[in-house]
Amino acid sequence: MSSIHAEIIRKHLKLYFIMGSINCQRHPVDVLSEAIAGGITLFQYREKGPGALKGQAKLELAQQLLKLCREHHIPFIVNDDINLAIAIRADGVHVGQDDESASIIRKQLGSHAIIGVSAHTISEAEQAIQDGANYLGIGPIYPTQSKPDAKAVLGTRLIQKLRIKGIDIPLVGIGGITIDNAADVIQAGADGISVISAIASAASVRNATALFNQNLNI
Ligand code: TZP
Ligand code: MG
Repeated sequence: MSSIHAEIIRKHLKLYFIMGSINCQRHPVDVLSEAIAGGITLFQYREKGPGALKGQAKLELAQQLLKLCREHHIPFIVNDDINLAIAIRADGVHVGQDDESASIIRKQLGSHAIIGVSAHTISEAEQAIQDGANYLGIGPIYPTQSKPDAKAVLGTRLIQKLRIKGIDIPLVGIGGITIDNAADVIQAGADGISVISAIASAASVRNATALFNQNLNI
């Protein structure tokens, strides 16, 4: 990975909104549209969990959301589903520890794809870097309602430890991040935060996103 690419990814990680249809109380296109107006910098389509769309409906929603992201120059990442990412020419994928390794996915998606990997320990982080991940998602930082199978809460310690070790890969914190605790995650050494519910379930998605942005300018 060239370092220019890494610096661009780092900037895009600042306010990383993750969402699928089950996270939305209104049409996902309206929710994403407001989040873009509020200033998100990266989007992940995570169509997962009980009641999530499948097949054609999943593909069609992905295409609608991708179109919106393209119009606003927001890179579009697909959670887990490599075939969907290839079919719609997404900008990248995000995978967990139970999915294919970044090196195998790189062969399928090519050198320009953004590949993110979730890591919960230093050794998972080191392995993902060795496999060619472009960024890491570290979490859950705080308790979360959005991932029933989330691992133990980490706080900000793992982010701090990775940075103290000199690991400088772009990384985001995830899990239970709110407008009030977002700055602590950045102060620990993250390049950005990823958020589902504090944006998708906000009374005003646009205002919540804008407030996140204000609190991240530290
Ligand atoms: N991975 C670790 S925690 C989490 C994921 C996908 C859920 C984050 O959602 P929220 O609502 O921002 O806590
Ligand atoms: Mg996964």
